[in-house]
Formats: sequence, C-alpha cells, structure tokens
Amino acid sequence: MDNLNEIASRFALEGKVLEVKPLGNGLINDTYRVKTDGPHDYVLQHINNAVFQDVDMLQDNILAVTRHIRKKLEAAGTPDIDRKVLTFTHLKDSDKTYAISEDGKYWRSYIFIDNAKTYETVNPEYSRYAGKAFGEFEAMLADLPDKIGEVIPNFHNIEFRLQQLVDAVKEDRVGRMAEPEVKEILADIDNFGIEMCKSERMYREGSLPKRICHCDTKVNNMLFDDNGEVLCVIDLDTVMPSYVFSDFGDFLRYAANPVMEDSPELDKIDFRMDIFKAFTEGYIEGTRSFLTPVEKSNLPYAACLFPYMQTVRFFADYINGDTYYKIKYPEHNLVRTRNQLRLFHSAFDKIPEMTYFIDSLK
Ligand code: GN1
Ligand code: MG
Repeated sequence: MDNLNEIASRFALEGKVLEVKPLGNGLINDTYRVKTDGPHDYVLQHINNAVFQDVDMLQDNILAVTRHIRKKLEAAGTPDIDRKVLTFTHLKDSDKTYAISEDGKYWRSYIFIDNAKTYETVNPEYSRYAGKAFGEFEAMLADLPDKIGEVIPNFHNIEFRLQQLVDAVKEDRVGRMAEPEVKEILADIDNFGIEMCKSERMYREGSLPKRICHCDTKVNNMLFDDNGEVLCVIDLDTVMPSYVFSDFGDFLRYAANPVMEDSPELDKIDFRMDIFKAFTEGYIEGTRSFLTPVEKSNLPYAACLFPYMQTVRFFADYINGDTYYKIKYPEHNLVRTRNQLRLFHSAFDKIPEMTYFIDSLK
C-alpha cells in the first residue's frame, strides 16, 4: 500500500492533509479524495503510466487546456471559475505538477470541486446540457495556441484498433480463440470493418479535420450542479487531436445505452433515441461556430463507430488475457464486448432515423 498521505503532502496543498480515501470508478487511473483542514479538498490520482507513457506530455497538455479555458472564462466574466475548470497543483519543492513515489508510480493532484454531482446515467434534459457542454469545450479549444500532443498515439483510430485485434487473434496468448463464441464475434466485427473505417479514409482524403477533443466523454466525466447544468468537464487525460466523432460518439455510447457497459442483460440494450435527439441538439448548438457539413452529416456514423470501437478494444483485451482494462472477474471483458456489440447493432439499425432527425434541425 502506498503511503497516500505522504504522497499528498508532497504537493503544495493549502491546509493539512487529514484523510485520503478512494473516489470514482475509472478503468485506468486510481483516484482518491484528500481531505484537508484548508479551504478545499484535493483529488490525488495515480497516473497509469503503462497507458500514459509520456507523463510530461500528458501534464503539459492538461495544463495548456485548463489555462486556456480559464482565460476564456475570465474574459467572458464567468462567475465561480474555480468550479468550472480544474486547477492542478504543483509540488512543494518545484513547479512540476506530478510526483514520483519511491515505487516508481506517478501522482498528480488538483482541487476537488465540492457540491458537484457525477452521474452514471442521464435523462434527455441532462443530455442536452452535456451536448452543449462538450460542444462548447471543443469550441473553446479551437484557438488553443499550444500544440497538444497525441498522448496515446492512434487512440481513436479504428484502423489501428482493428489491427490490434488482428494481432491479438494471431498471437492468441491465452488460448481464448478456441471458444466458439469468440469466432462468431470476430466474424460479426469483420462484417462492418470497411464501413466503420470511413473516418480514416475521409481524413486521408482531406474532407475530415482533426480538432482538439476530449476523447473520453463518458457521462461520469462531467460535473453537474444541483440544477443539472454542467459545471465542467473532467478527466482531461485523453484531450488530444481527434475527429469530433470521438466526443459525440463516446458520450452516446455510454448515455444512450439503457444499461451499464458491462451489463450482461443484452435484451435490455436498445440505443436510446430520446437521448440521441437531446444530446445532438445540445451538441449542434455548442459547435455552431465550427462544425462543417461533413462532420454534421456523419454524426449518425459516429454514434455507431464508438460502440463498434469499444467492442474491438474490449474484445482485443479479452483475447490478450486482460492486460489493459481493470476486470472484476475472468469473463468481464467478454461481457463488455457482447454488450457493446449489441449496442452497435442497435445504433446501426437506427442510422436512417438519426439522419432524418439531424436533417430536420436547422
Ligand atoms: C477508459 O479511464 P476511463 O474509465 O475513464 C478508456 C476509454 C474507454 C473506457 C471504457 C485511456 O476510460 O477510452 O472508452 O475506459 N480510457 C483509456 O469504459 O483507454
Ligand atoms: Mg473517467
């Protein structure tokens, strides 16, 4: 067990550290809340250095983004800015924003935003706010002067993700290719491969730009106030150049699924059009200043791409013997795969309906 109190105390926190306890349920980093006797509490986070190998780039990206957003909010005279953008803390003895513990782990800390809520599921009303918030997040970053690095190279590149799956299948490290269901899932994924790689083709042809996106727009990566308004977007690790499809598609992957992404209750999975419609309205409003017609008309494709990509990622991890995502039981990644594949099919069947809706918006 790490000495969390000692690690927290290395940061220039206001007040004395009273207690450190677990917070949240991310699949990649471990997060804690640091209670202090000062004006605010802090979040202490162990950065998963296997996933984020370039911690300097990671922190440079996040600082550039939060500084830029803070400036914009200040310029707009927004009240309560400390609750609307994350504030990272530097170490007591340097201006670095991460610490390395004796066991070689990386840690960082930021101010805990009090009286804010996170949700695992959202209703249409909150989805509309979320769409606007993520759209505005992208809009605010459209003129970011700093260069943002690709902190996980090819993160949302579906061609790359499919290649990782092909490699996993070839290696078959833990013998899971012997399971008949695994072959069936593979065939199903394969049927849609070419169609789903459209984003990369459009990028190569020059019709689809990369913009600074959040790239992990799960519902639980937003803080809401008591009225359901979004205070701010959190979990900025994956902010990097990507297609707008990332933020649009990944939100719906989580929010338009009636069950959690690891639920085995497949019969309950039906891509929720009420959530899609509300979120899309908010998103189109938030991105009005920059969204191109090509981006807009491909939003239904994005809604399918993300359950598809997550299927591919969970499935590759299952075949590799569960080395990436935290699992709670041996079949966890297979259960997640089935869930996401079912959601993909449901969304895919609704492309005409989604397209009709988007065309009907002004
Ligand atoms: C991971 O860390 P968390 O749970 O917010 C993953 C996302 C996946 C998600 C699936 C860096 O996000 O890309 O969509 O799990 N983040 C990384 O739940 O791989
Ligand atoms: Mg998260």
